[in-house]
Amino acid sequence: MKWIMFSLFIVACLLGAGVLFQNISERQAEMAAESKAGPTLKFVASNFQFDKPEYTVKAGEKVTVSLQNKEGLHALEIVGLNVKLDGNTKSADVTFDKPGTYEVHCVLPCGPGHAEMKSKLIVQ
Ligand SMILES: [Cu+2]
Repeated sequence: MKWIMFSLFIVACLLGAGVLFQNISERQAEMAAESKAGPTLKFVASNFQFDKPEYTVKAGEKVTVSLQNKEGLHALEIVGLNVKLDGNTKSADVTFDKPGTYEVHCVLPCGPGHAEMKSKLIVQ
């Protein structure tokens, strides 16, 4: 009986160690992917604004655009660039070719401040 308990204990330890190592290697892979990735453009949305009044990116560079809903449910559109992000499509790789100033706004009716939920994207 003692031997059975002991074996179970060993198996549990091995399983625990396995899970731990798997987590570590997954995290390392994630970190490697992040450090390899190029520039990012992150919009953080809350009720009822984006985290910055304007965002800047460089023209001709591939940028990972992402939307994080910190509060409430929002979706965004960069007007004239055909970039739309929402709860299903949270990020997209976009190369902004044309320098200029583009309007960014929320396209999901999210509440009383929805119409004012705007920002700007400056492509330099
Ligand atoms: Cu909205």
